This record gives sequence, C-alpha cells and structure tokens, in this order.
Amino acid sequence: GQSRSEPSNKKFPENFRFGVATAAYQVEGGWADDGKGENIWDHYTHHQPDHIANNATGDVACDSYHKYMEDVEMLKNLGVNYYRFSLSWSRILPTGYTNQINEAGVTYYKNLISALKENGIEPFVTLYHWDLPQPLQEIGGWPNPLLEDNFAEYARTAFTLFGDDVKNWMTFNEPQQTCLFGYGLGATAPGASASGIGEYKCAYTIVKAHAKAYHIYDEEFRPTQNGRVSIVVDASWAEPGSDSDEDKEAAERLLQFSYGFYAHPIYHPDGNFPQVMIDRIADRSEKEGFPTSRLPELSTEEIEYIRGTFDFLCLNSYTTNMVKWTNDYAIGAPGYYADLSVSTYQDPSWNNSASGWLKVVPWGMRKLLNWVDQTYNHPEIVITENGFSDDGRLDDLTRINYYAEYLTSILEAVLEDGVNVTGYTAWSLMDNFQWNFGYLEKFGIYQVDFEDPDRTRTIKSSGEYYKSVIANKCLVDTCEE
Ligand code: GBH
Repeated sequence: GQSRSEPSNKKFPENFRFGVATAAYQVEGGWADDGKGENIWDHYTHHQPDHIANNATGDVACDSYHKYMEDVEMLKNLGVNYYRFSLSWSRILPTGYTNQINEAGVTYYKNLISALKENGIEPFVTLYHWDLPQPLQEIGGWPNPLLEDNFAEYARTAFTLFGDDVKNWMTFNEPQQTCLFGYGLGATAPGASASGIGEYKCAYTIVKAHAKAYHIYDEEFRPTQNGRVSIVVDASWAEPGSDSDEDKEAAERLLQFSYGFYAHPIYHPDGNFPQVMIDRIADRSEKEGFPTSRLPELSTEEIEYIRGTFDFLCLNSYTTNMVKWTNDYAIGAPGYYADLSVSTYQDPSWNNSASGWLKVVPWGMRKLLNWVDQTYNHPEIVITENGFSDDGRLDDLTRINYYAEYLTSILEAVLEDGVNVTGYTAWSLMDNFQWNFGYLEKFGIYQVDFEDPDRTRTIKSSGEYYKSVIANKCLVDTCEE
C-alpha cells in the first residue's frame, strides 16, 4: 500500500444529504414467498449455480423481506437522510406483465415506505436493479425493443401505487452492467453471449424505456406527486496512461463507450449516442460485411424524446482504470472490446479491496465529477453508490479510510471546483449477495451473519464512523467552522 492522505476538515454544505443503498435481489430473500414471480437472477442462480461463488443464491439473502423493520431501525440509528432501495418487479407483477398484481408484494413495499417516512427517512426508489421477470427474458429480454412498453407499464404501476410517498425515482441501475455483462459478455444473468450486438440492442431498448417512464411521470404524475425522476449510470474514472494525445484520446473514448453510451442520450444537451461510438461501430460493421451498423440508430424523433429526461444526475462510482491507446483490433468476430480497442490496467501501487476490480483511488472521484460536470452542462449530481469490500470484519478500518478519502475528494470537487454534488450514498447498508461473488465480498457498514437463520445484523466501525459524518457533516473530529 501507499501513504494515506489526511481527510478534509471542511464541512459539507448545510443542504448536503447522506444515504445508504441496497438492491432487492441482494437483500430481500423471500424469493418465492407470497406469490412473487421468478426473475432472471432466481433463474440464473438456480440453473447455472457454477457461475456464482460457492453456488450461492439470493433465496434468503439478508431476509429483508421479513426483517425490514430491523433495517429501518439501523437506518434510524445511522441518521441517514434517505434510503436507496429497489423494487422487485416480479414481487409486484409476478408475470412481468400488468395482468396480475401481487397484493402481498405491494403491501411489503407500502409497509417499508411508511416505516421509513414515520422515521423521517426519505425513500429513494430504483425501479430496476437487474432483476428482470423471467417471462420477459423468455421473449428475449432487453435486446427486444418491445420491452420498452413492458417497463413503461411497470413504471406506471409503481408511480400509481407508491408515488404519493416516493419523491425520488431512479428508473434503471447501471444499464451498462445489464447490457454489457448480461447480453454481451454472458457474465451475469441472463448469461447471453452476443457481444458487439446484444449490449447495443439492450442499450437501445433501455434508454427508450427510461425516457418513456420519464414522460409518463411528467404527464400523468408530476402535477399531483411533484417528485423527481432520473437514471443511475455507473462510471470508473479513466486516467490516460501518459500525457500523449493518443492516451488521452483512448481514455476519453473509454469514458464514452462505458458511461457516455447510456448518459449521452439522456444527459447531454445534443442527445443521441456518443459520436465516437456511432462512427467506430459503423466503420467496423461495414468492414465485417454487415449491411448496417450493429449499433441501432436513434431517429431524430427518438433523440428528441430521450434527451433531457432527468431531473438530477445519478452517478455510481467505485474505482479508476488507467488507459493506453492501442492499434485497432483486427476485423473479425464482432465484439464490444474490439469496437472500443483500448488497453486498460490498474496501478499495482493502488490499495486493494476484496474485489479484484476495486482499487482505492480517491483522486479519480474528483476527476470523474469534474468530467461529468463539464461534459453534461453542470447538472445537479447525486452519488447513488460508492463503497469498499473486505472480508466482513467488524473493525473495518480500511473501509473507514476509503470513505474518509473518497468523501474528501468529493468535498474538494464541491468546495474547490464548484461541482454541484448534493448527495452521497454509501454502498451498502449491510453485507449482501454480491452477484457472481456470492457472499465472499462484503460491502456493508453493518455485518450480517449469513450462518445464522436470523441473519443477525451488527454495526461495524465504519457504520459508527458514517453515523458521525452524517451527524456533524464533517469527516474528522472537529471541522473548521
Ligand atoms: C455496483 O456496481 C452494483 O450496482 C451493486 O449492486 C453491487 O453490489 C456493487 O457494485 C458492488 O459490487 O467481475 O471483474 O468483470 C458497480 C460496478 C462494475 C462492479 C462491474 C463489478 C464487475 C467487474 N460494477 N464489476 S468483473
């Protein structure tokens, strides 16, 4: 490891908000309880168990479906301003379609939301955190453009049922993970390997589905409910491997392919997919013998319909990658990484976490925030996830350092660079099901005992630290007044 920097002794602005996050499949359990339908993560963990560390599943997870009142007690103890959680689409609509509403699922979320409100905690609700109802996968999942309408109807159902109490909505969490990993690389549910085609068709559906949900809110719900709607896009900062123009271009290209692909159509004043993607994919598709680009084209009407469909910008970020320019990959089988053609690495001196991809690089957060601020015209930004994994120990000092250093970097972006960050969300409230990594990587500021049928929760040192940060709006014992 390398030396650690001192946390800032400046205060967060008075209106800055702090929260914690979870997601339905990662914490709820109760996978088939009370009429819930099957989703693609139920299906994937049950049918392809060897894709998950120790064949783990989210069947029980943290059992929050039964223990949500304990979760609310923990949130209250931390003093968070808001709780970001997601709705399980199949718990509300077991078939994925609106032909059937599962009242028990609706009651579960109504109870959770009213317990939060009674304790002064704002619900921040994600509609889709990766758990597509299996019947919609059977018709192709997100690469099928017809899912735009299925998502829109689900969104309308959620706004109708919960919108009197929920004022902050996020449509999708990290569409890059859904599209690239789920339909390109075949690495996560549903495990489809169609790189160079699947992730592009998936993104085309998702940006349109997001926009449709936004317009539905705008026209049918905003006048009475008066809330805010956005989409969560994730990014790792891309640092050029040298000062050369080639490496700078390669780093920018990686940001456009990974973040801009989902963000540009919505957040950029010009709309549409990033030009560098349109140009490169069209060129390579032609050389490969395709009659049209593998990247679906957005019509002028679609571009107009999608752009500007946000009330604030939601950003997840955990780490940084270094980027070097390389020669374009040879023309052959289509693929996302060939379309992108850059090489990435992480500096061996960066501190590790329990996750191979997650190195501790706090300065990358400040650079990323400045890049987002400049690229998308100075939006209001809420950081909807940031956090660190370890082995689950209670005395988690490296996690405290991670939070102190990342929050320092964010504070510098706000106070020194004028970036409009108004909220910060720690991932996660508690240890949970970490997708392909099962229960091996722990992100919680509360520990969960997964051996115990009761799934006992215990606060970690980082939970106590975060609690003091929230209470004092300050990262150290005493801040400058
Ligand atoms: C977040 O994504 C998710 O939103 C959240 O649900 C999850 O619990 C959290 O990460 C922690 O994992 O397998 O080496 O190819 C963060 C961005 C990018 C992290 C893809 C995992 C897979 C890397 N994710 N990455 S690898």
